[in-house]
Amino acid sequence: MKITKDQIDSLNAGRMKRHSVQYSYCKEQCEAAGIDMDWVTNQVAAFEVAIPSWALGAGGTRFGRFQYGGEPGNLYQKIEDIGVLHALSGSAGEVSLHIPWDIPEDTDRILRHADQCGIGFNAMNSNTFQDQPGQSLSYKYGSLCHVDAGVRRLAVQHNKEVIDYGVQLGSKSLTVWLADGSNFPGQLNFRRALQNTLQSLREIYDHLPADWSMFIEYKPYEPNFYSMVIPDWGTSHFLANRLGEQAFSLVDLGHHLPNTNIEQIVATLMMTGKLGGFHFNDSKYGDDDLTVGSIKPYQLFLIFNELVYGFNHNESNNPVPAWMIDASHNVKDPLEDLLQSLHAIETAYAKALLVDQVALEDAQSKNDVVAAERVLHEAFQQDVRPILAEARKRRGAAMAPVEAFRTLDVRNQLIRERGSQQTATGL
Ligand SMILES: [Mn+2]
Repeated sequence: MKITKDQIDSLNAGRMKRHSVQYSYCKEQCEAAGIDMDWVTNQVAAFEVAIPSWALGAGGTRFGRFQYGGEPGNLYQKIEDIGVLHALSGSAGEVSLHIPWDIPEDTDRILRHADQCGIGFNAMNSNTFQDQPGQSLSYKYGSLCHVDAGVRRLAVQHNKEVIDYGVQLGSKSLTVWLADGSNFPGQLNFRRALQNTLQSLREIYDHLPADWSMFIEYKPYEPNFYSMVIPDWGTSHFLANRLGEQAFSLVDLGHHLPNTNIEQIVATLMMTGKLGGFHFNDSKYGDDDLTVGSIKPYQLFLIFNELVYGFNHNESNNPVPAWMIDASHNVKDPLEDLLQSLHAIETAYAKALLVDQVALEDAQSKNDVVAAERVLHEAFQQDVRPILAEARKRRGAAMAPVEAFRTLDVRNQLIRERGSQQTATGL
């Protein structure tokens, strides 16, 4: 299905009167504090986040999966769904593909289809965490780290193929997340596992085109519960440094132990120019993959505050990270969930843009702890919903995406088109 400009315009028209009042009030408040609201609104309007091809169907847990109905049954339909998200939000213009769950069999046809839906191709994701049908050797005991050179070769070859697919699609980056690790003490020689991983990554890195980047994602535990070969940002950073300029760390918000200070990690990685990728989600206990901002919105704001600071003080030329939502669960319509996540990301970004950096720096230089904290609270407590609505209007999207999704009855239309039994590939 496709959402037309007329549909969007007519939905927005009904909101304009109230919106004008709210936006003017917000603008007045911000401008009294010396903030250029047009600039903030345009910054928010320019922000885009990629949608992973595996997040469009109902998410599951290791205990089971409940169908949603109208799920996309192939890559074309997944791209269509992202087209719907993009038409509604104006901020989801790219897909991040997972290989082999979504192999683009006919690249030209996929490219034409994506173009018609207004969708481009963000980072490619490889998968060496499960064996594929007919695979000659197993990843049961690891992939890039494996004690057997044959398994490592297989995993390296897979990553090279993912790069080749991406080149055909116009992607510019590869994300490597490894499930490699051990479940019991003594199972793995830590040093050898890391050395093997570095060597395997180097072979993949050497296959990257000159204008490509490699993102190395870390995770402290799961699926392995005693050790992971790349458990933390330090190990990821070490690998990225050893590999070279085209390698970066990737921060996935759910890939930290509870209460980790992620904003500090972000600040450090940006300082060294090595923050290349970013996966948004939220969690209460572990890698819960909940809707972005649903549990810890203040933390998300503090992370964005560091990102904004990092871009304003970018001596190490940190590139704009490849932003992606990496969330998936089983009790919400996946498309509504993604719209909520986009809203939460834009909210945190807009609030971070409102931080009075001069006042913050002044308070920090005087060790005025209360004043510094108040600067942050001032921005965090500002209602930025009118800014988000205005940003969406400016980019031709629906001012209230979830309401639009419901008014247009998108899910039932998808069920009518695709049936209620179709299951998407992915998590
Ligand atoms: Mn991730």
